[in-house]
Amino acid sequence: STTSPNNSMHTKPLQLEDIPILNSENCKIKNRQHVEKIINEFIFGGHTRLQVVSDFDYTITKQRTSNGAPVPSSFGIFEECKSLPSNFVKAARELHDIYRPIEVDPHISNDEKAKAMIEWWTKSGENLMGFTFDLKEIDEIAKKYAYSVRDNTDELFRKLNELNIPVLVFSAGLGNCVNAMLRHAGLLYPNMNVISNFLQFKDDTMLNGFQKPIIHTFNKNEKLLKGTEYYDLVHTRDHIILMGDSLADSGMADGVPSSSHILKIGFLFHHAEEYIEQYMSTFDIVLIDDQTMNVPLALLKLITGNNTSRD
Ligand code: MG7
Ligand code: MG
Repeated sequence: STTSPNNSMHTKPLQLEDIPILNSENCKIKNRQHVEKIINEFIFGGHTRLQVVSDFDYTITKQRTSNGAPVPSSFGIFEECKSLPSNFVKAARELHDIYRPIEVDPHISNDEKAKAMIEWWTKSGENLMGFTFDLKEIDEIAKKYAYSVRDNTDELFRKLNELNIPVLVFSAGLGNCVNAMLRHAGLLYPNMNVISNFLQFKDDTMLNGFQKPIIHTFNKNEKLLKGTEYYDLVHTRDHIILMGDSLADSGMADGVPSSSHILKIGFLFHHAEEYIEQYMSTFDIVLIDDQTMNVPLALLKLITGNNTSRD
């Protein structure tokens, strides 16, 4: 137990009923006792034990904008770049049409999916060869779509940076576009680490696939970070807020010490009714069509004691 006599003299454990935003209609929690316990542990542990691990596409970006403006994925941003040869764009679309249905098929096993995803990312990298590319192009497109990050992401990330809480943005998408989007949205802070797929160049301007190792949907977890500086940095941060929009994102913190406490927040939008059970078994907190960062922000405010407004 993490409740010391000293602490309990001053503060009673918080109850979920006391946190309005976690009692809203679109916030679904399967195991309320568990979530309540973790939140109290996080509050007691304070921000020095906290780290955040977040997916990028449709987690930091919105799943839906209020005016219907498009939200491209990081790969989508790249594929909009004007100078790309048309046969490359055509091949990329063909691969998408083959592999995307496999990625999201609820009836295909994870092993089979992982095999197919390695094929997709490998072929996608092989297509990225034999032509020149200027990274400035990504910047222009990213600037155009910077509006598509979730409401209040700026406040959340600013606070996380002020408190030196490490944020790992873990993306199986294209890191060059993730970085550019974060930069143009004013969200790229020094406490942040982006682990993703980055373009590789040969002779400075000639594209040469992705840098290794390839990060795909089914190997995206902290095991990949063993031996890196980041792994050492966050090793003692055993209170983890994880955010994702895909079921596979729930495994992003696999590889952290087993004594860690992980609070998993899942953003659900597409086919919500069909997926709600699975999301509720996979994530601790499921938010249905919530296009904001209000829940993680409210939790951060509770943890840091700076809780002037609770929603
Ligand atoms: N995804 C994966 N790959 C590609 C690609 O080459 N082009 C496009 N447009 N999308 C791709 O954020 C990661 C997501 O990006 C998609 C290789 C996958 O659906 C993956 O979940
Ligand atoms: Mg995503």
